[in-house]
Amino acid sequence: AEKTVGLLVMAYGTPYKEEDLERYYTHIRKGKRPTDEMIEDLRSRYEEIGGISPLARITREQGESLEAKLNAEQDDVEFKLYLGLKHIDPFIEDAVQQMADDGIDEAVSIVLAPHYSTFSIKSYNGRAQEEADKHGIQLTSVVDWYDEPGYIEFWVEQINKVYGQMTEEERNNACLIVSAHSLPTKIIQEGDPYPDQLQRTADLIAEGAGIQDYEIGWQSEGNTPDPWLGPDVQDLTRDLFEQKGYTTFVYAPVGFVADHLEVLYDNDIECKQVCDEVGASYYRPEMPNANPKFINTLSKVVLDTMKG
Ligand code: FEC
Repeated sequence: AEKTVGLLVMAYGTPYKEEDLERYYTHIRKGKRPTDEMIEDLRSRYEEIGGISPLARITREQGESLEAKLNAEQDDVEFKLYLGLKHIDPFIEDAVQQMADDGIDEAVSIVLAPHYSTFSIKSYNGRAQEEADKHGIQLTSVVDWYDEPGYIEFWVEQINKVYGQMTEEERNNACLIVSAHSLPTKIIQEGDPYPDQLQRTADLIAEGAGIQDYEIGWQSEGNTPDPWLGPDVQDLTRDLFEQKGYTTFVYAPVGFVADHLEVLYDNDIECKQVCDEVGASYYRPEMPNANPKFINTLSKVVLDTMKG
C-alpha cells in the first residue's frame, strides 16, 4: 500500500497504577478534585477487582487486533494505530498530535462504545475533530454501531451459550437484562438517541436469541446530584424478582465492550449481591474484548464508514 491512514481508536481509559487514580478521577470530574472519601471509595472498588482494571491491556489488544485485521482485509492503504483515551494519557489530542508528527494527513476514528450520546461518542468525536482540524488532518469518524449485525450476533452467541448452561428450571424463569452506562436525564430533553439505541440493541439481541423475557436497564450511574436514567439494574433486579417472580437473571452490559470496573464490579459484584439476597441465579455472558468475531465487526464498520 502506498498511503498510510491513521486509525484512531478511542476509549475511556483507566488508571495504569494506583497512583494514577486521583488524576484520572479528577479528569472524569472535569478538573474538580473528588473528596478523599470519594477517592477512597473508588480505590476500594478497584481493589475488589484485583487492584487495577484490565481495561488498559484490553483496549490495547482491541486496537492492535483491529489494525491487523484492517491491514489483512485490504491493501489499498496501510492503517497505523493510534490509541486516544478520554480520561488519561495518551489523550485523544495526544494521539492526533502524534499522527501529525508522523506526517499522517488522512485518518479514520472509531470509539470503543456502541451507542451515540452527546456525553459519549459525540464528545470523543468532537475532541478528535477539533485536534485534527488544527493539523489539517482529514478525519472521518464512525458515528455509532449499536445495531451492526456482527455486534448483535456476538451477544446472541454469548447469551445462547449462557442459556445453554442453565438447568431447565432456571431457563424457564430467566430474565435477560440488557444495560448500558446511565447518563444524566437532561440528555433526553436535548433529544439524545442514546436510550432508543439501547432499546434497539436489546430488541435485536432478544429477537436473535429467541428470548421473550428481557428488559433494558441502566448501570454505574455517577456520584452527582443530577437525576440519572433509570431503572438502575440493581433496583430493576429486585422489582422483577418481586413483581414477576424471575429466579434467574442474565446481565448483558452491551454498552461496554471490555472487562473493566463497571462490569467486574457493578455487575459481577453488585448485581450478583442482589441476586444472592433474593436467592436468584446470576449469569453474565463474556464481554467482546478482543474476540475475533467482534474485531471483524469493528473492521467492517471502519471500512464501511470510509467508503461513505
Ligand atoms: O477503570 C475501569 O475499568 C473503568 C473504566 C470506565 C468505563 C466507563 C464508561 C463510561 N462512563 C460513562 C459516563 C460516566 C459519567 C460519569 C462517570 C464516572 C466514572 C467514574 C469512573 C468511571 N466512570 Fe464512566 N466509565 C469508567 C470509569 N462515567 C471511575 C468516577 C467514579 C464513579 O462515578 O463511579 C460521572 C462523571 C461525573 O462525576 O460527573 C457521566 C459512559 C461510559 C460508556 C461509554 C464509554 O466507554 O465511553 C457513558 C469503561
